[in-house]
Amino acid sequence: MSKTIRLTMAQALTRFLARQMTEIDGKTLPLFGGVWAIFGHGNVAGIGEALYQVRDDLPTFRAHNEQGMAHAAIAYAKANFRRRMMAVTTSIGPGATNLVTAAALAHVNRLPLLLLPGDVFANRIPDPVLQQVEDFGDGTVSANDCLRPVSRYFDRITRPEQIIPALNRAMQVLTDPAECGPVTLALCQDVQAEAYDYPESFFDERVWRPRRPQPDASELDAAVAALKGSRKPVIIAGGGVLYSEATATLKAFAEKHGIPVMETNAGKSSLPHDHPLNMGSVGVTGSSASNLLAEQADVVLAVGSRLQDFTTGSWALFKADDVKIVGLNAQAFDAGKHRALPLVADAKAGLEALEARLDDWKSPDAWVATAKAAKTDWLTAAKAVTDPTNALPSDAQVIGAVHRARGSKATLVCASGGLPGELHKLWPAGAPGSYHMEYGYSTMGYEIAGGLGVKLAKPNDDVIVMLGDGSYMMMNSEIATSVMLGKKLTIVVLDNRGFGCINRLQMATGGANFNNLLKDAKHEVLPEIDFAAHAASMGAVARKVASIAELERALKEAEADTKTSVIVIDTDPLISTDAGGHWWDVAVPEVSSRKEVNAARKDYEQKRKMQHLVN
Ligand SMILES: Cc1ncc(C[n+]2csc(CCOP(=O)(O)OP(=O)(O)O)c2C)c(N)n1
Ligand SMILES: [Mg+2]
Repeated sequence: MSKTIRLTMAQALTRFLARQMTEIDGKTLPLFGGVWAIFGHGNVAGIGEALYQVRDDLPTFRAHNEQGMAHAAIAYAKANFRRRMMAVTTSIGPGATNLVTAAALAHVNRLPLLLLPGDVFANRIPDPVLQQVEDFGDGTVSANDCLRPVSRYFDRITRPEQIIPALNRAMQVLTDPAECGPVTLALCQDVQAEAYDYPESFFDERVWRPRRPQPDASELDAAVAALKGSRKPVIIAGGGVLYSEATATLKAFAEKHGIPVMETNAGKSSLPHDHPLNMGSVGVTGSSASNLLAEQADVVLAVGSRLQDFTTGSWALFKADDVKIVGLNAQAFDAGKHRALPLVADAKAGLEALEARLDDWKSPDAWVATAKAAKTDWLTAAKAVTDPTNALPSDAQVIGAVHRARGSKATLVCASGGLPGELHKLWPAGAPGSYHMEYGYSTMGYEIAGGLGVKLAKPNDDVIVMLGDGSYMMMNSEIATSVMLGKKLTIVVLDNRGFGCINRLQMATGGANFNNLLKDAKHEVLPEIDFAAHAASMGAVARKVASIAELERALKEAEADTKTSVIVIDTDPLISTDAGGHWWDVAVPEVSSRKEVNAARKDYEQKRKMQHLVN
């Protein structure tokens, strides 16, 4: 018999997590950078006690909102290219259900996140306990069941020994490039406190290294044949390029074969912005350069991309009759989308395998010349919208100021509102990972907590968070956590007094200005929200600026601040960048009493003709 150690289930869980390692640049580091915790009934006595025991090896962080904690954990994993991660523990009931949005975010973005909500008593003796959801027809339902559809693996631990197979499966999912996503282990509160004789070997240190699946021979043959037959190839670089750390491979591949590269929001920073073959953003928020080439492309090599509607222009972007998509992706679900030729493999391994077979094949010089000319045109258009004027600033002008003040060496964090589109087009990204955009779920309230996660992952980076007034109002409490933890962020709040991008979308679909900008919402008093005073109350250095010039000065001053600073600037809600871009499918009502809606519907029906399910 192997030796055993008597521990509670919670103690076994935390001890196990503390022994999981990763290897980065030849150094062995803990795989879990820590556990975010808000205690309540259902985790304070069990998991709380167990976390205290391991606090030197597995630190516990307290924040103010469970969703925010999970956002920070997700951002930490994303900033670490999925090589490190964090866990989150909550009480039962509202603490647990506060995780649902964040779990969906991690699910959509394929990012690892370990959720450890407390759960009801497995023995059911004290039922119903405080915060217990009671299902009249199913005794096994608890509040945590709403995490099932947004977890890649869900388990409820009703006996202490179950944690052994459950953690084994959890680790497979969290570290697998194809399956990667949120794992929920719902921990019944009585079971957390129950002891069991665990085998000591369960707690052996284990080093997790990323798996790099190689392509299948026949899929590789088909992809090579498609590329060799191509005269107008393009590469779409998605988030998978970054997670696979394939950026140097991609650069060499694109250069050798003369293939222009366009980046999704998740894949931006795969190539430096000034690389001659980097055409910038693609799709709905694409540069004119990328979209011009994508429209003509005969082969689209999509690397590590989910091919979301923003990337494909709702499947209206690629216009060549004979266009073929090659889906290089670790996940078969993504690789075969839209009848693509699947090339199921790790991005780096897949590019290397293609490279080994493409010999001297190169796209025609004229194609590369077209790309270079298109890029020059785009850069002129981008400069025109980011340069300052005397008018109320646009988002684009704020982006220009942030870049002039802090440069491409900064790490930019954003998620929602009008900014993701503007930044996708206009932010000149530097090193891989320096552009951190959550545009899979585009969650309002991600930005500040996410910025904190990025700063924990990369403490030496200059982390700049940009967000709108709407997103700030939705979740800002982790400003206080960033101050408490000494993790400095620079937060730029663009106050256009409402949901500017949705107001613009409403107008574009023929709608009346209604319920988006504060002035168009039911009100007795028009709110005048003092964001600077609010941020200062949480301990941040706060500045309100009145112009782009003042913003640039404030950003330079904030660079020297030792703690989190928040800079607020009023912006124009009506302006967004017209240059570049592509149609996006947003369904317009078929009948309406508004003539503007009827006109928009007519236009919509025309545009829909560009879409095609199969090329
Ligand atoms: C949690 C959540 N609720 C709603 C939305 C839909 N939505 C997307 S952007 C947006 C408005 C964001 O307002 P703000 O942060 O001020 O940015 P702006 O549009 O003004 O640039 C809304 C409501 C969302 N993305 N996330
Ligand atoms: Mg706004």
